[in-house]
Amino acid sequence: MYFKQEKIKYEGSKSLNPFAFKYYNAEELVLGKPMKEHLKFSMAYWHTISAQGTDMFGEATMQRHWDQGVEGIERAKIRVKVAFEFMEKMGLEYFCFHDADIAPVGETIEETNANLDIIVDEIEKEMKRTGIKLLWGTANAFSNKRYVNGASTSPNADVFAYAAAQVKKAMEITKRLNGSGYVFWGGREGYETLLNTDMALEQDNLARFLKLAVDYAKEIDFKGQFYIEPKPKEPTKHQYDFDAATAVSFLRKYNLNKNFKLNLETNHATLATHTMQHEVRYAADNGMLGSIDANQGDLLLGWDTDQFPTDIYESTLIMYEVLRYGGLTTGGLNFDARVRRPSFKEEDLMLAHIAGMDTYAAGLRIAAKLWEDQVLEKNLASRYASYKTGIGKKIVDGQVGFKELDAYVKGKKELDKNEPGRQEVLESILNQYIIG
Ligand code: XUL
Ligand code: CO
Repeated sequence: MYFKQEKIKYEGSKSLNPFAFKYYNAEELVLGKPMKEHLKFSMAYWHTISAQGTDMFGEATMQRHWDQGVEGIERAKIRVKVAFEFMEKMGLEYFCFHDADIAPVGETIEETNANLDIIVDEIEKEMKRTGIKLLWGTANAFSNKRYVNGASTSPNADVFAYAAAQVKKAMEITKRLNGSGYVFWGGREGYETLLNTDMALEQDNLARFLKLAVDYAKEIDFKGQFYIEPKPKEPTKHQYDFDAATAVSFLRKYNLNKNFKLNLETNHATLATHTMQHEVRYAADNGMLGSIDANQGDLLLGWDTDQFPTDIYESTLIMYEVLRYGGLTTGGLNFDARVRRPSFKEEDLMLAHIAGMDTYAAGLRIAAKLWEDQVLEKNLASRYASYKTGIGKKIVDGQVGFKELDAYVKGKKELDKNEPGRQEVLESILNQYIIG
């Protein structure tokens, strides 16, 4: 037992027990489906198990008794046990990892791969024991110094080759663990200055790399969903997968849109100066909503703070978009979130996940009512009603050109009246749904 707390239970919104769920009741039906199936919460191995609380200005702060006195592969093995006990106690049925999170990185790729094999054996055993599943796997192709100029977009072809070898192994592991997806987040796939960058070649190479991954998936019969995770900047000044719209058009340009969906992260949306609702809607409208990295940023800070989500307004609107899309299929809600540096006790990991899970459960409950009552949808239908009949219908059906539209306008004394947007009333209705 690495955590002294027992399994976290649902006690309802009046509970004052910090180690209890107030809104998340896994089996409760919402719109005919258990909450846990709408939400599919996942633990991010890198933040919850590996991260030590360092930042640009300060050293590690996390107290992790299980890490004391052990190193290397032995520590990695213990961490597997910690991870699964934690997920079991939290009722988290999924997890996500980078290769470098789970096993020590060796001097050579052979050594790293051998370490990965040892730890993947341990993970596989724990997955069998608990029934916990892998939401997605990925490769860390950004921390090592070889990736200083990028991975698949590095000007150095040897680095491209190394990244390919690393992703190949990470895909094999993901397949072995029956992962439902595989993520590409291009942390260093971008540039600092165009003075030294061949942007066209770099983007072509990124697409070449993704095509090789698609080919290899076929070769090894990996059926999981591939995702691109957009982010506009950090660590690179300008990242090629800037936001949902950029990623969708990139994938279309290179004919990869059938092979990929998007893994959207709330804090990345903030950095791109979008709301997460915008990002989710954009992906959904393009049939490419895949999975969600559920966290939140700080609007007063310009960097990726990866906080646990506690903003119910935001979780409501995100879950509303997910319901509107018909739900996530292969995807889930991965807490790509870390406890604050001063939240350094082991139990803070539990408290933070409770906060995040309750925030999304509350958001889901509210969003489900909004969806059931079709308040926003009815408003949309009436706001765009002019496209259902008359000239609007002809526009939509492609039956008129500029000449016909010109004639239509000229023939009219006055245009039909514009309707008000009703933003304020919609915002207060949303408040009523939130407060109840
Ligand atoms: C970084 C980030 C990554 C990806 C996976 O901002 O979000 O952890 O989720 O590489
Ligand atoms: Co992320």
